[in-house]
Amino acid sequence: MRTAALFCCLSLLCSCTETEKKKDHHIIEVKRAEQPPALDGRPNDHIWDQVAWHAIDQNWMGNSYTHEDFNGRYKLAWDANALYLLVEVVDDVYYDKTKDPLKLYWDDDCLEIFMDGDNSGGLHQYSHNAFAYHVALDGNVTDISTDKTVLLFNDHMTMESLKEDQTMTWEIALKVYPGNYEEDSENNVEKLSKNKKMGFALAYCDNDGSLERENFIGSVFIPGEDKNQAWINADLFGTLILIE
Ligand SMILES: [Ca+2]
Ligand SMILES: [Ca+2]
Ligand SMILES: [Ca+2]
Ligand SMILES: [Ca+2]
Repeated sequence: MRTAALFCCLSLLCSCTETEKKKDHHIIEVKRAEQPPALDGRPNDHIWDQVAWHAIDQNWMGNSYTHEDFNGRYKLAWDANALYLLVEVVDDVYYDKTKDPLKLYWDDDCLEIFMDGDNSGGLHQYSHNAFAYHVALDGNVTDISTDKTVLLFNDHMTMESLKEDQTMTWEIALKVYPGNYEEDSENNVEKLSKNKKMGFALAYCDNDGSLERENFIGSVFIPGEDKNQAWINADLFGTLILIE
């Protein structure tokens, strides 16, 4: 009897471990940049001519929205030192509701970069198993710390943004950290190489003057009713594969 119960527990444990492993989805092959793009917010770099746009078009939160209210797209590239992002957003009203970068930052217009450096998937809300970087309109970068406060992570990326009429363009070099990132320690930036996989998604918090953000629009499909889950669970990130 006891053996049967033990066997039952063990097989339950095994199936849990199996279901916890991230299943790759929304796979994007990312081309290596022979020359890194000049981070000036202008997309006139050779590498950006060579790679395709991807859409930010999944409404994770809020009512349906018009093309004028929000539309966004992005391109990706890499070299040994960074993952490069070119992000183009069209927003009818740019709104920085709360100036303090550490407070209510998700209710300001902001870009959100989800990065799971080792593509492990799993929970990351209060750990650095993965990052959910909020990039504010003023360039401040925040995420939740392991002690559940909010920290600035401005040194995790280099960027320049450019706003022309209603179009804002970010050009970002994102440093990638291995899965064992620790606050208050020296963390080595990972040297990226061919065939590496990373968990990744992108989103935009759109507020045009409301008390709270009106929409949260992501780059990957999230199943189920509550689609605001990527800030907690890295299983939902898509998968990047680095190619030549
Ligand atoms: Ca450029
Ligand atoms: Ca808008
Ligand atoms: Ca991870
Ligand atoms: Ca807005």
